[in-house]
Amino acid sequence: MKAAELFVKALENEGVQYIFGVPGEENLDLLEALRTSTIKFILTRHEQAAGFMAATYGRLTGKSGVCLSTLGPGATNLVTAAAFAQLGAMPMLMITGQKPIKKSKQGHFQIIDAVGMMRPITKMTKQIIHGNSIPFLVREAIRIAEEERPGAVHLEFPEDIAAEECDHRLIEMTTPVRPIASSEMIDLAALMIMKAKRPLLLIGAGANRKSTSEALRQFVDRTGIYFFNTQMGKGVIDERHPLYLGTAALSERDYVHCAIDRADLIINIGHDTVEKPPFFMHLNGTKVIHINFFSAQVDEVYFPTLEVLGDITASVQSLAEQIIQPAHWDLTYYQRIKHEVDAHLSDGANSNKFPLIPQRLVNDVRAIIPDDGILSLDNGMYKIWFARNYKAYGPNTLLLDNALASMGAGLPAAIAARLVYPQRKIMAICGDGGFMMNSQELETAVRLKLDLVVMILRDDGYGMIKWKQEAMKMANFGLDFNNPDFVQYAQSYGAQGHRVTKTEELQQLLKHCLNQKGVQVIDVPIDYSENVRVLNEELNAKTCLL
Ligand SMILES: Cc1ncc(C[n+]2csc(CCOP(=O)(O)OP(=O)(O)O)c2C)c(N)n1
Ligand SMILES: [Mg+2]
Repeated sequence: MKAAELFVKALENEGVQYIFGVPGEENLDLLEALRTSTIKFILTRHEQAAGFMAATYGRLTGKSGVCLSTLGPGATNLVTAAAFAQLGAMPMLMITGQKPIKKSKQGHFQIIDAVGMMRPITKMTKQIIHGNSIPFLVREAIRIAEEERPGAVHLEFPEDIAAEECDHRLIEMTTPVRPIASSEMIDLAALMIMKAKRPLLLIGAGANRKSTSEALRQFVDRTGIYFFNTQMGKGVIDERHPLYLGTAALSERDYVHCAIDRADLIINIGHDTVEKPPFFMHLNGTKVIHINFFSAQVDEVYFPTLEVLGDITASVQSLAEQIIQPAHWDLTYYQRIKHEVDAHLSDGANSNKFPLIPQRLVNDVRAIIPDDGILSLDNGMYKIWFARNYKAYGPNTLLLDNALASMGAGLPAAIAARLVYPQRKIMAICGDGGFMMNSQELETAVRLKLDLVVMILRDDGYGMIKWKQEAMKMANFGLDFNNPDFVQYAQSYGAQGHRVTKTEELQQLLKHCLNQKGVQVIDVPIDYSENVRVLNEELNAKTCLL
């Protein structure tokens, strides 16, 4: 058997469903083996997009997504996606080609040290130098990618090794069981929570894994503890829950921070410091219990008082059994804050201003997207508005990247979500800047005959940076651009193009697009003049309830 075939068999053995990528001539043996494989090859128009798709597949399934590129320029194009998976804790295997390593007549043409290049942004990076090692290397790469904390791994597969004859042997798969926290640590944490006066629960990215959601909801229902979440922890518990206080889209001074500042103990489930801090810790301030798969990465704004390490679901279940709300807990302040947060977040939700203001946009999208529908956000100003104002009803129903926070991932991530969940409604929401960074993937979506809605928020500029520039009292400079006509642009790909010309049209149009076949692109003019008023002036002027 050729080594390339063995590689594909090893991936099949791992249950790999898709490989996303752009092949080069060095990958042709692998491509030929894929032709007759059960694995579906998804050809993309840029390696970065293939990587974003693979990483998102990993994020949604917990199983490693796989992407493929050639050597040199293909491998460098994967770098941003590697960082996206690595920081965002999404399991992903990258396979890159390489010139023959035993005998080559091409000098250094296209050759860079791809293995070395990937080192700082992966959990493992290796060149395959022998066909018979393939089953072991593939198993090891995928084990490392999927093990907590998940991330990116890389295998370089040179052309001559891929063509080598080797034995057909595969490793038997095992299902590892994650270690659980010791009962001593659970007891200590339970005692600390019971002794506190105003405990508060924080749900972070690490809690956004398969089984944790149900355990956390039971914990909250049983103990009556109020909760808030980070951006990547959105939806782990349905945000319509009466004990939901909000999302910490900013690090301080938002309404939810009034509650955070009052807490004497924060039970931090699954927060990962790669996310923008949901709050700042201070010396002699609020205590924090860190409950996670892995220990806390300490820095000047995060240095937990107690750490409960092990499978999060198991820890939450054990804690729920031990905690019964004691009489001395004082949660009335949170109750009052909840009313205040809800009132402020509904401010502007019915504004008829045109172009649309973000509050109205979020309101209308929430009104139309079904409970299990998935939004995939690119990176831009609207991400903060969606994080603050959009209520996510289920885990991973608001896909956003608050780790690398890279522009260009919104559309590829939505394509991956479409493949994982063929029955659910999926919409990408992108800025006009971020959309254009991977807009070529419209062709991929059309070719795959996907039903997908892509909303482009058009402000003719890099709005998020304009907001910061304005808040810093600087003049408007260097951030405005022109756009193609997005309706015609969509049509030229064989997609349907739509444009919102009145605020009142949006809901109807959204409903129409979500029920259509094929790719629907909606051009939505957006007015960001509320950014500074709400997110700077209003929040800076506010005083917390007494
Ligand atoms: C790849 C990449 N380049 C640059 C940035 C810095 N950045 C963050 S948001 C932003 C502007 C996004 O503009 P757009 O996509 O139009 O969204 P808007 O904020 O205008 O809604 C920029 C340049 C980034 N996060 N990622
Ligand atoms: Mg923009």
